[in-house]
Order: sequence, then C-alpha cells, then structure tokens
Amino acid sequence: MNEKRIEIEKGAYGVNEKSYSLINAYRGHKADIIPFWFMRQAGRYLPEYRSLRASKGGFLEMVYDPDAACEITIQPIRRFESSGAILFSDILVVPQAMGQRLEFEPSVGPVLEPVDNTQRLEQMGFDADFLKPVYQTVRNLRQELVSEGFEDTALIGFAGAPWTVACYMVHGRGSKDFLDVKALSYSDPIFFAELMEKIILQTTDYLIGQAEAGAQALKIFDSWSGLCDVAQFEKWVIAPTRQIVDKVKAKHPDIPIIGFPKGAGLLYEAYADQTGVDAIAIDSAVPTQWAAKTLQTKMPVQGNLDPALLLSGGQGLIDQASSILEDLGEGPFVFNLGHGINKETPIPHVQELVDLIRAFRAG
Ligand code: 1CP
Repeated sequence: MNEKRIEIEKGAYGVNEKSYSLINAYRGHKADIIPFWFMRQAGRYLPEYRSLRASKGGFLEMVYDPDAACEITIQPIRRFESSGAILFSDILVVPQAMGQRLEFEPSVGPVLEPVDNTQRLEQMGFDADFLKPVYQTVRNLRQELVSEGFEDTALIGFAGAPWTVACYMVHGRGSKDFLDVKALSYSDPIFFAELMEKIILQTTDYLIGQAEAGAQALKIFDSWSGLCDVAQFEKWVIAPTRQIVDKVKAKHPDIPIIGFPKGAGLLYEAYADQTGVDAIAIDSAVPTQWAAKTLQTKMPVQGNLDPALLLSGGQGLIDQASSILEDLGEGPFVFNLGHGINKETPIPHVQELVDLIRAFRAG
C-alpha cells in the first residue's frame, strides 16, 4: 500500500468537487475521483429502510410500489452521494413475470414454487406488462434524483443472469450449492435449455424495459456462476449472457452493461472476452493485481472489497480498500464491494470507506 497517495482526510473533498462520472468509467474512461456505489446499498442496515419496510408490510409490496421503491433507492444516495443509484427491485421479479409464485418469508428469504418438470415449465409464460410498476419506478427515479440535486448520480438497472435465476426457479429457494439444479442441467439438458430460453426472453425484455424507462447502465448478476464447471460455464453462463447483451445492445448500444459472474475464478477472463459486456464486476476472491493485468486491460473493472471488512471496520477495512484503490485506481475503475452489504454493517464504517475513496487520487 502506498500511504502517500491515500489521505483519509474526512471532508477534504466537498460535494462541489466531486467530478466523478460513473457512466464515463463504464465507458472506459479513467476518472480523477474514483466513482463508487455498493451492492445492496439500500437495505436493512439502514434504519430508514427498516422503518419504511415495517410500514409497507413486505419486500415485494415495496418492489411493486413505485413511490416506495424510488424512496428506498435514493435513501443511500442521500447519505453517501454514491456515484450510482441501483434500482430497488430483485432478480426474482422475472420468474414472477413468467407466472411463478414468489413469496419472501422472513428469516427464510425467497420461496418459489419449483419449476422442475416439463409440465410446470409449459405453464411458464411471458408477460411484457407485469413489470410495468418497476419501469415506473425507473422513470420516477430519473426525475427525483435530479430534483434532489443528485444529477451526477447515474441510475443502474439490473436483472439476474439466466443461470442464477434458473437456480432459484428450479430449487425454489436459496441454497449453498444448488446441487439438484446442476444435476438436472446434466441429466435433462433439453428441459434445462428450454427453461433457459424462456428466462432469456423475459430477462431481455425486462432490461430493455428498464433502459427505455431511463436506466443509464444495466448490471447482470450471475451470483451462482461459480457453481459451474468449465463446460457448464460456457453453456449456461457465457452463451445466455451473450444472447441478452446482443439483444439489449441492438436496441440500446450506448447503455453500458456490467457483468458480474460471481465466483467465476479463472473463467473471469473468458467471460470478459466472450459475453460482450462493457465492464466486469469482480468478487472479493479475485486478486486485484491479476484483475488489473488481465481484465482491466480489456474493460473497466468494478469491485471488490469483502463486505465482511465493511462489517468489521478498523484498520483491516482501510488497508484492503487502499490496496484495491492502488491496484485498480490507475485504470478505468468503479469501487464496489465483492458482494452485498451485510445487514449488521455499521453506517459509520460505510461513511469511512466513502471518505477514503473520495480522498484517493490516482498518480
Ligand atoms: O428487506 C428484506 O428482507 C429484503 C432483503 C433484500 C433486498 C434489499 C432482498 C431479498 N433483495 C433486495 C434487493 C436487491 N436484490 C437488489 C437491489 C438493491 C441494492 O443492491 O441495493 C439487488 C441488485 C438484488 C439482487 C439479488 N437478489 C441477487 C443478486 C445479487 C446477490 O446478492 O447475489 C440475488 C441472488 C437475489 C435473491 C434474493 N433476494 C433477497 C434475498 C435475501 C436473496 C438471496 C436469497 C438466497 O440465496 O438465500
């Protein structure tokens, strides 16, 4: 770590000096001030989120309420002035639009009626209108960000990648390894390919819908890509992502698309080379010097502080964040976490990280 270049002078760079631009970074330009946002920057670690959630009754109620979803998206921006606001929604709204029943059970998380046989699959449809409230949220957000004075904050839309969405659709809830899903993809590749086709169709429509409503960047979350072996990664991660990227880009060539193949390890490079994404988000297990040499020479990189360090805080947080900035801050880079913020994270730790990122100046 080069301590000379990293001053942790709180408040040294005021609001008016923020000259970062998230979209420029995703387009490959190096910024003087590193743009940043955090996965799950809206959520349960914020008291204002918890109180709105308590009054609205449930997670999905908020997702489909454009006023509530808009408010939740902006909550972390008011605190941290992140360079990016990520739409408050979920990857599992796509299976819901296809006709799968979805509930969020407290302390369990998402619960879906499994789609694990041909009969269930045939009942899955395509609905272009189901997600209209989410597009309304996007439209509201573009206006609201400007009217609250956050015109420099870019609005990021997103969807789950087909493989990750398929994991939840088939298994019906979260899992450590989605072994049954992997087994099914081997034992019945025809069923699995048909399922993926349907997800690709709805996901593409969803991302285009967000772009048309005003999303300025789009992120594809493949949270479970790391479960795939090499052949599966090619077939179920790279190829479907490529199809979606091609179709979205045919309509919206200027909107940057960020890919996040979490846990892809050595396959990050193939993903960057073959999917057509504009920028790549890395998880915390990716060595940043390797990413600088191997990925950042191809495209902008985003990442990758371990959310556990944001939870624990202290010198460990400062050291690791500084070394990420040192390794990646010289090229096109967006500071983020390697995964979502934990709900126990103390807000002062987040503020300390924000101050540290703002104080960094690339040489
Ligand atoms: O209040 C609550 O209890 C809800 C917690 C919550 C939140 C805040 C869930 C349930 N989803 C979200 C929002 C969300 N989800 C966002 C937007 C806001 C932001 O990032 O600030 C995004 C981008 C997601 C994406 C998402 N949902 C992913 C991909 C990213 C990742 O975390 O790997 C996944 C896998 C989901 C499914 C999901 N939704 C919620 C939970 C708890 C889960 C994980 C379930 C599991 O695997 O056990």
